Amino acid sequence: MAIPTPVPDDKFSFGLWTVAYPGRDPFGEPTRGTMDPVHALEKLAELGAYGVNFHDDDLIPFGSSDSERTAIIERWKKGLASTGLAVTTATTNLFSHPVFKDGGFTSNDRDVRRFAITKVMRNLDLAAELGATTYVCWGGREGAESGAAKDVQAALQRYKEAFDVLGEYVVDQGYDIRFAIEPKPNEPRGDILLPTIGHALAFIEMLERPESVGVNPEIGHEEMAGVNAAHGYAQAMWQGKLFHIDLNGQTGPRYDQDFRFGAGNARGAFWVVDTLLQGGYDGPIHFDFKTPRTEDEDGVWVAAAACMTNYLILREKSRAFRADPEVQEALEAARLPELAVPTLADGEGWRELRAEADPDVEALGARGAAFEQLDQLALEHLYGVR
Ligand SMILES: [Mn+2]
Repeated sequence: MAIPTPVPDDKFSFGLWTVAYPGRDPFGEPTRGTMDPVHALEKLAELGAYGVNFHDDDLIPFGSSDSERTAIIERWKKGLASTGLAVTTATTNLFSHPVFKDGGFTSNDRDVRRFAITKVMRNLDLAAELGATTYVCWGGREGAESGAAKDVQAALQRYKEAFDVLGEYVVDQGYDIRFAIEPKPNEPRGDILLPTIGHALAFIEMLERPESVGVNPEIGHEEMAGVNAAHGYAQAMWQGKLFHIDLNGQTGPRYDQDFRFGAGNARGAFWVVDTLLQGGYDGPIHFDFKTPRTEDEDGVWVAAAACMTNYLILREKSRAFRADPEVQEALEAARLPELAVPTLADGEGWRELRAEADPDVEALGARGAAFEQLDQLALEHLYGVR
């Protein structure tokens, strides 16, 4: 297989903060300089990307005056027009400034909560102006390091209040924007509220407008929680809630590694791509990674291009896996078509089921599932020998 080349039709998108990440970590100063957002647009377009997204503060430094803000936005719009890149989503930075040290929407300090909601409304205006249709909410500071300091039920009620008022704002302004919650179990807070896809999906059902709120799961965040990212993506699709995706690499529960997509858990990455293709996900293929601070700017573009290359490789492998006649047979043997058949027949209810004689349970228990053969075929495709 030749190394594939990304094109805009592949719908790859990048956060401005990903390629502009200067290499600052809790133990060290930045190893790279500040990146001009318009330069980022030009390089991403050159590499074959389709779109970008940004936190308000990625583009407009916190505390900019109105005239500075206007000038930055005008220059950004020109950059978008000349590169042809789309703004797919936008989001708010409710974590960097000291004011958000105890969170934005769920800070114990009511003044902070009111400011946080206002900051989101301001950037929603810009998101709508730039044509973004999804608004991501990562509540990285919504959490705690200690027990008594956070009344979790009250905090969740405030979290709900924020989404309810922001939902009302979007409706009243006539914006075509849906929200996507990005779960994460910890980092930067010791524990973060809405730590997994499942927590977020359950939370959404408590909102006033659940139909306009979905999830934006990040592979790495789910792996940090020790759960199967592909399964989470599948459940989100099953519930009609996979509004956006953050693809990257991670090797199991440890600090948030944010490797380029395809690095880290490669087998997990394969199943995420296969799950997205099988489930018919048709949104942007978005990457949220951080180039390690060992790299200079050339390394940043190597990593950004690699995210797309690795996705295309895995997409090709997933398609080849699904098209392989041996795999079709193995899927039959593993009873995948049977799993798609409802457990009760049409018109049947619990009475009919209850009246049925028990099957030969010993024979059923002795029946092999034939999963190993199927999984080995997947690995042989992934390892490149098929
Ligand atoms: Mn991450």
